[in-house]
Amino acid sequence: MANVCIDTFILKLQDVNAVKFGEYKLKSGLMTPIYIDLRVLVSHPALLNQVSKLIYQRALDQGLQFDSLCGVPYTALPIATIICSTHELPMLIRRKEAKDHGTKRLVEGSYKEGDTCLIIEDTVTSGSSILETVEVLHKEGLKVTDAIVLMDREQGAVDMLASKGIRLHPIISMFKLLDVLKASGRIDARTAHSVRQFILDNNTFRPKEENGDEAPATKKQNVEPNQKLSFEARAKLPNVHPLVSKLLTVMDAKQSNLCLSADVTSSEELLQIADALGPKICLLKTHVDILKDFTKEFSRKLQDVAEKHNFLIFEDRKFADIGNTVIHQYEGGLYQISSWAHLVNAHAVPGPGVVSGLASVGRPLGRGCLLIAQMSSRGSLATGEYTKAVVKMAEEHSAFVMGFICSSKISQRPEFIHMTPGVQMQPGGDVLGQQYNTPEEVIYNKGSDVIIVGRGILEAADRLEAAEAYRKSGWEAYRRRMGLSTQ
Ligand code: 5BU
Repeated sequence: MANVCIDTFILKLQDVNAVKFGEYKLKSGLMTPIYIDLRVLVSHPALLNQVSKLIYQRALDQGLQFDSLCGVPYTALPIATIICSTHELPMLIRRKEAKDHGTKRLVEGSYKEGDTCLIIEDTVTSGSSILETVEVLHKEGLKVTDAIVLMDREQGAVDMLASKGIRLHPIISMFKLLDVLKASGRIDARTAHSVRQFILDNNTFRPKEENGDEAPATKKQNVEPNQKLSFEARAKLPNVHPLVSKLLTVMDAKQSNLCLSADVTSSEELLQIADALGPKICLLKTHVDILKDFTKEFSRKLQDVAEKHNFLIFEDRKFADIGNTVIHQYEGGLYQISSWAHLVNAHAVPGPGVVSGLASVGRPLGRGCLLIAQMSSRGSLATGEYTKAVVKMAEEHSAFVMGFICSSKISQRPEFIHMTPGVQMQPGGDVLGQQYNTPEEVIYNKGSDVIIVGRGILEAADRLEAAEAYRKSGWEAYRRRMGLSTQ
């Protein structure tokens, strides 16, 4: 299938007036400086075909399994029709109103209870239209786990739907659209900035408080603490972040819950370490800004090594600014972190805008983020109520947040992964306040999942031997926690 170039496609959308700047009223009544009107697509068959290709490709890329496909009425109906016709897939049509004669069905097409239906939508703001369709399908006994949307206005739909147990896969984010239009001179920096600000200021998702009348569906499902769930089982949980699933699968396959903190200052040395120690680790953590010779070529090579040895790359960037700034820090500058790091981390200090900003860049790329809930350094202020607030923030943004940097297990939700720095074979610390616990203490006693080890390995006479010792120690502690033998 011919690939659709997203940037060109975005420009074409503007050519046919599907993207408008001005003052428009949304379905919710909210005034918006940007309006996306994909209803015009029916007059542009070539574009309609491209949308259908993009959506179908996303379903393939995500490996989605479904029995039928349903477009949210009305704009997504022709798109769903093209996909279903081209690939000979069964389609369902949700009626907006039941007929007053004949069968009075609200869902047209053949289906049986328990079938999984994939939802297709053209554009989302809050996600309420998708939810309406899902509710009708649910009443018919159909299951909905995933929805694909062409344009995500990034105003809360991903998180709202995640709280209802539905993964939303956006193809184009509002921030991407603005970037492309700005780069091509179609809009000026001021317009791009004011629209970005509007989006960041107008998130529609307000999760219910713990004491609210109705907790989100995902909360209901996951309240049960399950210490004994294996990495393998957690990888298959229905609401798990795709990257958590990937990481847990890697951990299980390589029998490694070791993250190497590759804190060296030369790119060459980092690549050598990654290649030599790659088989022992599930994750490689970088501090890209300590490299004296970073190049784009280096980041390409690092990705190749990660692929070769089947580990993920975690840039320990610790974002801690307002949403608009972290967007640039994540995707731009010298390092273009989002283009090569599977995971990044962030402080929760600025409030949820930091996560929304990062998510607007990372989600379309399939990336994930860890929130720093606790730190390993002596005198850290990230304790008590702060740590609890970070857990809550993660729960409210679980479509992008994968878990935590923490010293112990702080959330009972098995979908979240816990990673702990400050690990060496001997407890102790360094002169600048770093504090060390043993792999056994961190994984077995404190219930964390991943040990992050830097100098314990890098300063060893034989780094490979040290990496194997940490891998073994972390893995055995996990096996013991699971009540399994550790021969
Ligand atoms: P060490 O050499 O194992 O002490 O290195 C620990 C690494 O983890 C280092 O890169 C730190 O920047 C990083 N780290 C940490 O030590 N403690 C924390 O709380 C966080 C990150 Br967050």
